[in-house]
Amino acid sequence: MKVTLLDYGAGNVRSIRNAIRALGCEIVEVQHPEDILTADKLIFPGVGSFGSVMHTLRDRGYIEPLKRRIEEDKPFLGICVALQALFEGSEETPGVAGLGILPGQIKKFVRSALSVPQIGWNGIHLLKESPSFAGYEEEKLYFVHSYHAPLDTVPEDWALTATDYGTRFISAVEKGNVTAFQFHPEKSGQAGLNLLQNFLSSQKRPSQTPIVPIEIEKKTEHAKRVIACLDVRSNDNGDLVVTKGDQYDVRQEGEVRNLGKPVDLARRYYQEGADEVTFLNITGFRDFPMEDQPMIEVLQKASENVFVPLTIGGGIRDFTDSNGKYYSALDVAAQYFRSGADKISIGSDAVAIVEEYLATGKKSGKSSIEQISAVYGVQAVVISVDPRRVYVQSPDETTHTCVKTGSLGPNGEEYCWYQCTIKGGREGSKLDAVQLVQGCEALGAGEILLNCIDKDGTNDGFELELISLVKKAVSIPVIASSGAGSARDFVEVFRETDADAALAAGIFHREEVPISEVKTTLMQAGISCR
Ligand code: 1PR
Repeated sequence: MKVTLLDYGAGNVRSIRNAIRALGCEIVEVQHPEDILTADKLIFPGVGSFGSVMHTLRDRGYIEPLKRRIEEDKPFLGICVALQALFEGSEETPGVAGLGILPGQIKKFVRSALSVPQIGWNGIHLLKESPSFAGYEEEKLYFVHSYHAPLDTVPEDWALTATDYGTRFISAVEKGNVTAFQFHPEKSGQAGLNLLQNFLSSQKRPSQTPIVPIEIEKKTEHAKRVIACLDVRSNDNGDLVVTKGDQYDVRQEGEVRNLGKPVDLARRYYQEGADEVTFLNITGFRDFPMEDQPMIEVLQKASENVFVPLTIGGGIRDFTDSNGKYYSALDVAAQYFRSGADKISIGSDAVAIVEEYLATGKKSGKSSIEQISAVYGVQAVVISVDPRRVYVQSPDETTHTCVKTGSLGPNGEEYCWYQCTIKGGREGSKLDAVQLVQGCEALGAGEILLNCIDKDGTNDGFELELISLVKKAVSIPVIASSGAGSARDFVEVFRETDADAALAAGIFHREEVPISEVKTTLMQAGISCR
């Protein structure tokens, strides 16, 4: 089986390549515009913003062949922005024309109680019978987007599925042999692989007519995500290991704790139902990431078998290597995206960036956050925050945002603020957690990974006061991290705060709580999950 991939060099298409290969299919590249017309089956994995996709298609002479292919009803599968590109235009990049196969404009999600972008697993309403969904059993699928196709713009004969996220939008379109998904089948676990398989093995087919009214009352549910995190570093023998600290101290009796091999653990967590896997290269701040081949290999190998989103953090910043060669943070991120990352996470550099932004009051346009989000989209830029509590007797003692805390300080202090740290908690900064996350959101970050040094590795439950504070301060998704000790802690964090996802490390590595138990406990508590 062969499939042609429209890789126009805009970003990470390694995930879709890995998924196609895992299904035993050979990939042929589009080299010239005419390949778009002659391909037996064509996959167009939309990566980047609407404007950058359309500009690249235009520059390469791909617009006319794409339109013709679709008009001639030749097998076509578009993913994410590729679905949006079928429309006349998008609020994301006003004034830039789409392919115009479908009428109307793509719209931004309106800021509401729900985070924007939508990042995570949601369901679909199947609006007509389609071989694209043969064998589909109401599983949730992985979405990452801030813009959507409104219901009223999509002609009935094209609407294939609808999804609810604040509003009801069209999550897949199909007419004859032309299909496009807003979700990412290549990152939707086995359910997504099955959908890809349906496309790869499909025969030519006639158009279907809608069978289900679009006004169905039941809503699809966006799931709370459960994320497994692997803190990775070299041990004293030079082997790359998954480690885990107590309040960021990863040594026990002088040795770096070794809890397993990164690729093996990532694979295990995928098979056990993790919704995402995160790698943090915890000594990245002092290494030269582009020379860190073992970490890149970990990512390459893990992405071959892990079909849920992979995030990598650690060392994403501008740097000059030992030979005096300069790399921008964008170069480092590009290397990670090429190696299989779906998102990158920035820690120490984000603190320096926001300190400068607040001092000057200006966006430089040159920071890692701005540059990486401009090229790869805001949803690809996660900020890892490493705060610790600073206790005060009264909020008047500080200009930082305080909370009245249930866990009193050593001298009975009733208030605390959260000081951001850098270099894995080794140095404090001038910023508090609220200043950092708001600055990062303004600069173009798409998600917050919120750790808490006081809670890390304690098994004591998540830092609910901090999570609520940060969640209220931003509209992008927040991942609660640090302190998970039991499945009930996940229920608590989702009940007591509006966290979008919860991440744990120690309990999964030490096999104290299986991911399946977390999911079952969440479902029993009535919390939507995959
Ligand atoms: O600063 O951009 O190079 O990124 C470095 C990254 O490494 C940051 O994301 C930072 O959080 C992380 N990091 C640095 N040092 C450590 C350490 O532990 N010594 N790990 C470290 C942070 C925190 C979580 C952890 C949760 C859950 N680890 O990711 O997995 O706290 O743990 P638990 O469930 O066992 O409580 P840069």
